[in-house]
Amino acid sequence: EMCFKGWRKFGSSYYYFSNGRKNWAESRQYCREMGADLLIINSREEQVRGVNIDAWIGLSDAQTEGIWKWVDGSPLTTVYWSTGEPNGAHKDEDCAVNEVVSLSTWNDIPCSSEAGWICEL
Ligand code: 2F8
Ligand code: CA
Repeated sequence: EMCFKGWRKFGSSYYYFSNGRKNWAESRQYCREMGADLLIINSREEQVRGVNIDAWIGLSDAQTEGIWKWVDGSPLTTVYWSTGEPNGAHKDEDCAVNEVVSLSTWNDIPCSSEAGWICEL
């Protein structure tokens, strides 16, 4: 089966796991230039999938503080926040990262932080 270089197919989507690190907006831009977007998690299967990098997902509350939305505008269904998150610990913790240290659960951190990222197409 044909597959774009660096992309992996699971179920009905293709996924790209970055090597480098970027901030949230640059990570999203990278995905969009490939015709994709940051990962939107709709199932348990999409949550874990061998993630071994701290990776941005397509989730933010930058538009309205406390209202977390996926990049396609859809609201959260299943959530995988780490215990105590999201906590807005620093000013502007408006973007969600899936963290390895917490065994692949989400934390809100500043969107200007650098992390790996996962695109979904
Ligand atoms: O204890 C959880 C807390 O840890 C850090 O703040 C001290 C994280 N900050 C960054 O990663 C920038 C918080 O987001 C996290 O909630
Ligand atoms: Ca946090």
